[in-house]
Amino acid sequence: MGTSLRAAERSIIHVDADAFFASVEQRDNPEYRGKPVIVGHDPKGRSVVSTCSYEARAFGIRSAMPMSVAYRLCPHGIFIRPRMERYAEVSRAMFSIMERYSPIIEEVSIDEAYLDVSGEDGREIAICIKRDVVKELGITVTAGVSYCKFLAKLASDAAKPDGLLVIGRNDAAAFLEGLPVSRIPGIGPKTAAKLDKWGIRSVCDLKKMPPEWFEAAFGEFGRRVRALCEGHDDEPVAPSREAKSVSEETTFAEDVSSKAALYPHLASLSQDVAFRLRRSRLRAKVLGMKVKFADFSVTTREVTLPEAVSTDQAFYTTLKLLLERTRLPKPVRLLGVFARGLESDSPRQPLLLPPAPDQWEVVCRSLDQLRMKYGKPLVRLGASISTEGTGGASAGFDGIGKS
Ligand code: TTP
Ligand code: MG
Repeated sequence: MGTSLRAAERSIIHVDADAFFASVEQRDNPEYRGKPVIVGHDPKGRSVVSTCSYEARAFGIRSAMPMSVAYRLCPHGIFIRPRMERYAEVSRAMFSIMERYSPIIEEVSIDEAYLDVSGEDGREIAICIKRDVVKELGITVTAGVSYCKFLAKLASDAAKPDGLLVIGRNDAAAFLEGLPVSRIPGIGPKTAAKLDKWGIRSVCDLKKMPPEWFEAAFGEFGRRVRALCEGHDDEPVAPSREAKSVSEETTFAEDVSSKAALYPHLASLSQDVAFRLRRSRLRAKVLGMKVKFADFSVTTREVTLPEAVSTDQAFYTTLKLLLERTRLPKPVRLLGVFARGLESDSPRQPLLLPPAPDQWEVVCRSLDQLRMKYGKPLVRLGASISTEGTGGASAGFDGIGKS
């Protein structure tokens, strides 16, 4: 499979935990590791298998199979009742790892999500997510990366378990042609059986059919089925939740070895995040910083403030302290700034008199108007100036600086 996706293309990752419930059981009970674990109610009764470990799959056991059949196939297996609260807890932790890497996350199920990471290298981010999940949660996930959702999902299905597969635009046709028609969303078992009678078994067979045939065979879905066979899918990743954080980051053209050289970037990122918050009429109580080193390891530092803030000055002063206290043992590849603990900017309680605004709030408000008008921050914190080639006035911390 190809190694890179064209820069202008979307980059989408589909993440799906491997044998999720069973893996959590194996993580929590080391004696179950390497053994067939079957999760479901009542081993000898009428309930069905929720899921089973890959060791149990070797015996032919699958999700939704009656537990009694599973028991017959593997009587020495470890049969466990589901512990939904525990799985929900691991699921939440897994989603917060993904949130480190993209604000655009669509949760599909308890263990599955799409991330839109357009503009970045999807493979690199998938590697980071896989690494963090194993290290922090003790289970594995499989990731599929492609330029659309449909292929990202097929890629992760093909790479299971504990895999990573990238399907670039140049690989898509070859990958799709070999698949059975049933792998195209919308082609269920009945339709697949009908197509089979007509000798249409693979996507390659399907692609040979003329455009009109698709509408006749699939009705209103004909056009979509044909587009999918050709590897076209424009469906966006639809974020499942309101933003819980706002972040901005910069990947340096060359790794940065001196801490001093990071301050201007920190100032610039602080301004960008604070600006976005003010635009959304929000303030943040938790400010943080992410540092990715040359070897892709990541350190995050954050601080909870007594009051929610939204001025450039409050952001930079806080984050500068965090950076001062952070050890940088290796050259830095990426610097990021994030804000969490978001609160609405409106006054918390009715006041007889409006509060006297902090002088920096007044400054920021007028600077935002300029920024909205001219597209770029015209006035920057003094510390950020060396990140900009030209232009712009500066704002120092003790007042508006020189132009
Ligand atoms: P899946 O992701 O479909 O399955 P999985 O994670 O167990 O295995 P893999 O992805 O490696 O193929 O489902 C996630 C969890 O949802 C699964 O661990 C248990 C639960 N589930 C059910 O309870 N019943 C079902 O029929 C299915 C398919 C899943
Ligand atoms: Mg799964």
